[in-house]
Amino acid sequence: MMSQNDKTLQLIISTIVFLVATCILIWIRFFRQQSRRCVLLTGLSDSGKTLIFARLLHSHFVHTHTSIKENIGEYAIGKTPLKIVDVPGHERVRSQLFDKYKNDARGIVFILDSVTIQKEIRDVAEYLYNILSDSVILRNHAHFLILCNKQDQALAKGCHVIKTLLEKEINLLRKTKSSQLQSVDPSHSSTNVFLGKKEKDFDFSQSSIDVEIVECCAIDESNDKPANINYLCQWLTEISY
Ligand SMILES: Nc1nc2c(ncn2[C@@H]2O[C@H](COP(=O)(O)OP(=O)(O)OP(=O)(O)O)[C@@H](O)[C@H]2O)c(=O)[nH]1
Ligand SMILES: [Mg+2]
Repeated sequence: MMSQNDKTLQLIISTIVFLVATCILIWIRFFRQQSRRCVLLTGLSDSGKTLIFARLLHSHFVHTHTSIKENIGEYAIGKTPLKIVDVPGHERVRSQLFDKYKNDARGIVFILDSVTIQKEIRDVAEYLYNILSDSVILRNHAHFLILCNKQDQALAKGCHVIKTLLEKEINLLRKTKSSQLQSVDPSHSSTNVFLGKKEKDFDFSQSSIDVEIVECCAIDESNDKPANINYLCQWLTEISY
Protein backbone atom coordinates (compact mmCIF):
# COMPACT_ATOMS: atom_id res chain seq x y z
CA MET A 1 0.00 0.00 0.00
CA MET A 2 1.21 3.52 -0.84
CA SER A 3 1.50 5.95 2.03
CA GLN A 4 0.06 9.46 1.79
CA ASN A 5 3.64 10.79 1.46
CA ASP A 6 4.38 8.46 -1.47
CA LYS A 7 1.21 9.58 -3.21
CA THR A 8 2.12 13.25 -2.73
CA LEU A 9 5.65 12.58 -4.01
CA GLN A 10 4.27 10.76 -7.06
CA LEU A 11 1.92 13.67 -7.78
CA ILE A 12 4.75 16.19 -7.48
CA ILE A 13 7.02 14.14 -9.79
CA SER A 14 4.32 13.70 -12.45
CA THR A 15 3.48 17.43 -12.28
CA ILE A 16 7.17 18.30 -12.74
CA VAL A 17 7.50 15.83 -15.67
CA PHE A 18 4.38 17.31 -17.26
CA LEU A 19 5.64 20.90 -16.86
CA VAL A 20 9.11 20.07 -18.20
CA ALA A 21 7.60 18.24 -21.22
CA THR A 22 5.27 21.20 -21.90
CA CYS A 23 8.20 23.67 -21.70
CA ILE A 24 10.27 21.52 -24.08
CA LEU A 25 7.38 21.33 -26.57
CA ILE A 26 6.82 25.10 -26.38
CA TRP A 27 10.54 25.70 -26.81
CA ILE A 28 10.75 23.36 -29.84
CA ARG A 29 7.75 25.07 -31.42
CA PHE A 30 9.22 28.53 -30.75
CA PHE A 31 12.63 27.46 -32.06
CA ARG A 32 11.10 26.00 -35.23
CA GLN A 33 9.09 29.20 -35.77
CA GLN A 34 12.20 31.34 -35.26
CA SER A 35 14.22 29.22 -37.66
CA ARG A 36 11.73 29.77 -40.49
CA ARG A 37 12.97 32.84 -42.34
CA CYS A 38 11.27 32.84 -45.74
CA VAL A 39 8.66 35.34 -46.82
CA LEU A 40 7.03 34.23 -50.06
CA LEU A 41 5.74 36.84 -52.51
CA THR A 42 2.93 35.02 -54.30
CA GLY A 43 0.05 35.87 -56.64
CA LEU A 44 -0.94 35.62 -60.28
CA SER A 45 1.33 36.72 -63.08
CA ASP A 46 1.55 40.49 -63.65
CA SER A 47 0.33 41.41 -60.17
CA GLY A 48 3.59 43.22 -59.34
CA LYS A 49 5.60 40.73 -57.25
CA THR A 50 8.94 41.35 -58.94
CA LEU A 51 8.57 45.12 -58.82
CA ILE A 52 7.71 44.93 -55.11
CA PHE A 53 10.68 42.59 -54.60
CA ALA A 54 12.96 45.15 -56.30
CA ARG A 55 11.51 48.01 -54.24
CA LEU A 56 12.07 46.08 -51.01
CA LEU A 57 15.57 44.93 -51.77
CA HIS A 58 16.96 47.72 -53.93
CA SER A 59 14.52 50.61 -53.21
CA HIS A 60 14.07 51.58 -56.83
CA PHE A 61 11.97 50.99 -59.93
CA VAL A 62 13.00 48.28 -62.39
CA HIS A 63 11.47 47.20 -65.68
CA THR A 64 10.19 43.68 -65.12
CA HIS A 65 9.24 40.78 -67.39
CA THR A 66 7.29 37.62 -66.66
CA SER A 67 9.43 35.65 -64.23
CA ILE A 68 10.14 31.99 -64.89
CA LYS A 69 12.36 31.40 -61.89
CA GLU A 70 12.30 32.70 -58.34
CA ASN A 71 14.17 35.79 -57.13
CA ILE A 72 15.70 35.53 -53.68
CA GLY A 73 17.08 38.30 -51.49
CA GLU A 74 17.94 39.05 -47.85
CA TYR A 75 15.90 41.69 -46.02
CA ALA A 76 17.81 42.54 -42.89
CA ILE A 77 15.58 45.06 -41.13
CA GLY A 78 14.19 44.00 -37.75
CA LYS A 79 15.37 41.15 -35.52
CA THR A 80 15.74 38.11 -37.78
CA PRO A 81 17.07 38.66 -41.33
CA LEU A 82 14.32 37.49 -43.66
CA LYS A 83 14.74 35.66 -46.94
CA ILE A 84 12.35 37.17 -49.48
CA VAL A 85 11.35 34.78 -52.27
CA ASP A 86 9.53 36.16 -55.31
CA VAL A 87 7.58 33.13 -56.60
CA PRO A 88 6.67 33.49 -60.31
CA GLY A 89 2.93 33.54 -60.97
CA HIS A 90 3.08 31.45 -64.12
CA GLU A 91 0.82 28.40 -63.70
CA ARG A 92 3.50 25.97 -64.88
CA VAL A 93 6.00 26.80 -62.16
CA ARG A 94 4.20 28.41 -59.25
CA SER A 95 2.97 25.33 -57.34
CA GLN A 96 6.28 23.53 -57.67
CA LEU A 97 8.23 26.58 -56.40
CA PHE A 98 5.69 27.32 -53.69
CA ASP A 99 6.05 23.72 -52.43
CA LYS A 100 9.84 24.10 -52.47
CA TYR A 101 9.79 27.01 -49.99
CA LYS A 102 6.56 26.59 -48.01
CA ASN A 103 8.14 24.57 -45.18
CA ASP A 104 10.38 27.55 -44.36
CA ALA A 105 7.67 30.17 -44.78
CA ARG A 106 7.36 32.54 -41.84
CA GLY A 107 5.08 34.75 -43.88
CA ILE A 108 3.10 34.78 -47.11
CA VAL A 109 2.45 37.99 -49.04
CA PHE A 110 -0.28 37.46 -51.60
CA ILE A 111 -0.17 40.23 -54.21
CA LEU A 112 -3.07 40.97 -56.54
CA ASP A 113 -3.79 43.46 -59.31
CA SER A 114 -6.59 45.74 -58.03
CA VAL A 115 -7.50 46.81 -61.58
CA THR A 116 -8.06 43.37 -63.12
CA ILE A 117 -9.33 41.70 -59.95
CA GLN A 118 -12.95 41.46 -61.10
CA LYS A 119 -11.96 39.77 -64.36
CA GLU A 120 -9.50 37.44 -62.65
CA ILE A 121 -11.47 36.79 -59.48
CA ARG A 122 -11.87 33.03 -60.06
CA ASP A 123 -8.14 32.42 -60.61
CA VAL A 124 -7.08 34.73 -57.78
CA ALA A 125 -9.55 33.13 -55.33
CA GLU A 126 -8.52 29.63 -56.32
CA TYR A 127 -4.81 30.32 -55.83
CA LEU A 128 -5.52 32.04 -52.52
CA TYR A 129 -7.77 29.18 -51.42
CA ASN A 130 -5.07 26.61 -52.18
CA ILE A 131 -2.51 28.49 -50.10
CA LEU A 132 -4.86 29.20 -47.18
CA SER A 133 -5.93 25.56 -46.97
CA ASP A 134 -2.42 24.17 -47.37
CA SER A 135 -1.76 21.94 -44.36
CA VAL A 136 1.89 23.07 -44.02
CA ILE A 137 0.94 26.76 -44.00
CA LEU A 138 -1.83 26.07 -41.47
CA ARG A 139 0.38 23.94 -39.22
CA ASN A 140 3.15 26.55 -39.21
CA HIS A 141 0.74 29.44 -38.54
CA ALA A 142 2.42 31.51 -41.25
CA HIS A 143 1.68 35.26 -41.12
CA PHE A 144 -0.51 36.26 -44.05
CA LEU A 145 -0.81 39.58 -45.86
CA ILE A 146 -2.85 40.32 -48.99
CA LEU A 147 -1.60 43.35 -50.93
CA CYS A 148 -4.08 45.03 -53.28
CA ASN A 149 -1.49 46.48 -55.64
CA LYS A 150 -1.65 49.11 -58.43
CA GLN A 151 -3.64 51.61 -56.37
CA ASP A 152 -2.21 54.43 -58.53
CA GLN A 153 -4.63 53.37 -61.28
CA ALA A 154 -7.97 55.18 -61.49
CA LEU A 155 -9.86 51.91 -61.97
CA ALA A 156 -8.27 50.14 -59.02
CA LYS A 157 -10.76 48.63 -56.56
CA GLY A 158 -10.29 49.43 -52.87
CA CYS A 159 -9.28 46.73 -50.39
CA HIS A 160 -12.72 46.55 -48.73
CA VAL A 161 -14.43 45.84 -52.04
CA ILE A 162 -11.73 43.30 -52.95
CA LYS A 163 -12.10 41.56 -49.58
CA THR A 164 -15.85 41.11 -50.19
CA LEU A 165 -15.28 39.88 -53.76
CA LEU A 166 -12.72 37.33 -52.56
CA GLU A 167 -14.89 36.10 -49.71
CA LYS A 168 -17.86 35.56 -52.04
CA GLU A 169 -15.74 33.74 -54.59
CA ILE A 170 -14.01 31.54 -51.99
CA ASN A 171 -17.46 30.68 -50.65
CA LEU A 172 -18.54 29.46 -54.11
CA LEU A 173 -15.26 27.64 -54.58
CA ARG A 174 -15.65 25.80 -51.28
CA LYS A 175 -19.06 24.51 -52.35
CA THR A 176 -17.78 23.35 -55.73
CA LYS A 177 -14.69 21.71 -54.26
CA SER A 178 -16.53 19.85 -51.51
CA SER A 179 -19.25 18.56 -53.87
CA GLN A 180 -16.57 17.48 -56.36
CA LEU A 181 -14.74 15.60 -53.61
CA GLN A 182 -17.91 13.95 -52.38
CA SER A 183 -18.81 12.75 -55.85
CA VAL A 184 -15.30 11.31 -56.30
CA ASP A 185 -15.14 9.57 -52.94
CA PRO A 186 -17.64 10.36 -50.15
CA SER A 187 -15.37 8.79 -47.51
CA HIS A 188 -12.60 11.34 -48.19
CA SER A 189 -14.67 14.48 -47.85
CA SER A 190 -14.37 14.57 -44.07
CA THR A 191 -10.53 14.34 -44.08
CA ASN A 192 -10.08 17.21 -46.50
CA VAL A 193 -9.04 20.60 -45.09
CA PHE A 194 -12.13 22.78 -45.30
CA LEU A 195 -11.52 26.51 -45.24
CA GLY A 196 -13.65 28.31 -42.62
CA LYS A 197 -16.84 27.19 -40.93
CA LYS A 198 -19.08 24.75 -42.78
CA GLU A 199 -22.36 26.18 -41.53
CA LYS A 200 -21.50 29.82 -42.36
CA ASP A 201 -20.71 31.81 -45.48
CA PHE A 202 -16.96 32.25 -45.75
CA ASP A 203 -15.18 35.29 -44.39
CA PHE A 204 -11.47 35.68 -43.67
CA SER A 205 -11.98 35.85 -39.90
CA GLN A 206 -12.90 32.13 -40.02
CA SER A 207 -9.44 31.18 -41.25
CA SER A 208 -7.20 29.77 -38.52
CA ILE A 209 -4.42 32.10 -39.64
CA ASP A 210 -4.79 35.88 -39.41
CA VAL A 211 -5.24 37.42 -42.82
CA GLU A 212 -4.68 41.15 -43.30
CA ILE A 213 -5.74 42.96 -46.49
CA VAL A 214 -4.22 46.33 -47.37
CA GLU A 215 -3.71 48.56 -50.40
CA CYS A 216 -0.36 49.32 -51.98
CA CYS A 217 1.29 50.79 -55.02
CA ALA A 218 4.68 49.74 -56.33
CA ILE A 219 5.04 52.32 -59.06
CA ASP A 220 5.62 56.09 -58.97
CA GLU A 221 2.81 57.24 -61.23
CA SER A 222 3.20 60.89 -60.33
CA ASN A 223 4.24 63.01 -57.38
CA ASP A 224 0.59 62.98 -56.22
CA LYS A 225 0.65 59.20 -56.07
CA PRO A 226 4.13 58.04 -55.09
CA ALA A 227 4.93 54.36 -54.66
CA ASN A 228 3.79 53.12 -51.29
CA ILE A 229 4.82 49.82 -49.81
CA ASN A 230 5.20 51.23 -46.29
CA TYR A 231 2.72 48.82 -44.71
CA LEU A 232 4.56 45.85 -46.17
CA CYS A 233 7.87 47.12 -44.72
CA GLN A 234 6.26 47.61 -41.31
CA TRP A 235 4.68 44.13 -41.47
CA LEU A 236 8.03 42.53 -42.37
CA THR A 237 9.69 44.22 -39.42
CA GLU A 238 6.91 43.01 -37.10
CA ILE A 239 7.11 39.39 -38.23
CA SER A 240 10.91 39.38 -37.92
CA TYR A 241 10.51 39.43 -34.10
N1 LIG B 1 0.50 51.00 -62.51
C1 LIG B 1 1.15 50.10 -61.80
N2 LIG B 1 1.84 49.14 -62.40
C2 LIG B 1 2.51 48.26 -61.63
C3 LIG B 1 2.49 48.31 -60.21
N3 LIG B 1 3.21 47.27 -59.74
C4 LIG B 1 3.68 46.62 -60.82
N4 LIG B 1 3.28 47.20 -61.95
C5 LIG B 1 3.56 46.81 -63.33
O1 LIG B 1 2.93 45.57 -63.57
C6 LIG B 1 3.71 44.78 -64.48
C7 LIG B 1 3.96 43.43 -63.88
O2 LIG B 1 4.80 43.57 -62.74
P1 LIG B 1 5.75 42.37 -62.28
O3 LIG B 1 6.38 42.80 -61.01
O4 LIG B 1 6.65 41.93 -63.36
O5 LIG B 1 4.67 41.22 -62.05
P2 LIG B 1 4.89 39.77 -61.42
O6 LIG B 1 3.84 39.59 -60.39
O7 LIG B 1 6.31 39.59 -60.99
O8 LIG B 1 4.57 38.81 -62.65
P3 LIG B 1 5.18 37.33 -62.92
O9 LIG B 1 6.66 37.42 -62.85
O10 LIG B 1 4.69 36.97 -64.30
O11 LIG B 1 4.61 36.41 -61.89
C8 LIG B 1 4.98 45.59 -64.75
O12 LIG B 1 4.83 46.30 -65.94
C9 LIG B 1 5.06 46.55 -63.57
O13 LIG B 1 5.75 47.76 -63.86
C10 LIG B 1 1.74 49.34 -59.60
O14 LIG B 1 1.62 49.49 -58.37
N5 LIG B 1 1.08 50.21 -60.44
MG1 LIG C 1 7.84 38.41 -61.65
